[in-house]
Amino acid sequence: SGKQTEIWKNGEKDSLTTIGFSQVGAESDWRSANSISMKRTFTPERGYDLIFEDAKQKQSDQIKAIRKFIQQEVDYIVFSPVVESGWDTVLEEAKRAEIPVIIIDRKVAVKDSSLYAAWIGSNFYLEGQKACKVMKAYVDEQQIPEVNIVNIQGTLGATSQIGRTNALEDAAQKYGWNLLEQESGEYTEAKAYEVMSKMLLEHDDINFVYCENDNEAFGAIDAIRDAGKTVGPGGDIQIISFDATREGLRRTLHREILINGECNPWHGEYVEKVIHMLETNELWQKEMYVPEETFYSMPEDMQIMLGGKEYTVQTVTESIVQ
Ligand code: GYE
Repeated sequence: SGKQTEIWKNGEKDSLTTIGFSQVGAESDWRSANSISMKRTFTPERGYDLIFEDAKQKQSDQIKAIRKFIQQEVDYIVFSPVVESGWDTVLEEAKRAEIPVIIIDRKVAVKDSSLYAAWIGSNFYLEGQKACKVMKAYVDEQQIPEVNIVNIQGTLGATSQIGRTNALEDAAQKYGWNLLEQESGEYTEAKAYEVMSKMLLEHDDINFVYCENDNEAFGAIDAIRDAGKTVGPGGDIQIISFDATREGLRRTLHREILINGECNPWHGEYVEKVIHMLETNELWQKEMYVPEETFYSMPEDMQIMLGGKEYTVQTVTESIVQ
């Protein structure tokens, strides 16, 4: 299936599978790990030619990159869509060119699901639900009389933002938490610092911050400290975060972050499996979730129930951080 790029190696004819990959950008540590995963998997030694394009968080750049890949007649197009909407036209062009499209991380909202072959990523709503469930247990245990929470959201319209935000909104309603304010921190440390600083000026009773990734949490922590407040158990404000990057986990271990929902960025090997399955006509599942856990900075593991299923939330330890 598909055309192959032919190269000569050591006088021997070798053919590589060409993959055009449009990455969202380099907004976070999670994203850097995701790029590394793709680059490590799709190497010439392993039979691939990876064309990597960084869209700098711009949908228009992603559309341009996909059109370029079509022109170059790549074998597969892989991309992580910055937002869900606006992909129908360019994906129809890829379909007409008969190039299979594999979506990773965030999803696309298209009218015709045959416009892509497969999707690999996380269950962002479940990540948020687990974090909120642990937070509820903490609130009960500490007998916190009133939860005044602010939400620093991810890139608006991205699947990860939508899932994590919805989980918080549902939990706030269910548990009677006051959701004081929501604003996007665009998944970056700098923007989150700005948003958190502003929120602290507007509300003096914030006791929880729900950041939608670790880099936002780092920015929020700096803003809280610069405003003369403290984070962590016994402190003024508790931080909820996502990604569980190494630095995120380190800060969870040191109790700067209370709860950290892991988001698995290692998509490369799964994309490769999907490609094999497409080549052998064995793709039995169009959407695939990568495995992930939730960590928190309390001394004991916790069992939580969600939708009739039991999940273990692990307390973060030195060995997890390494
Ligand atoms: O959590 C964040 C990144 O969509 C899962 O995007 C991804 C998110 C991730 O910038 O750090």
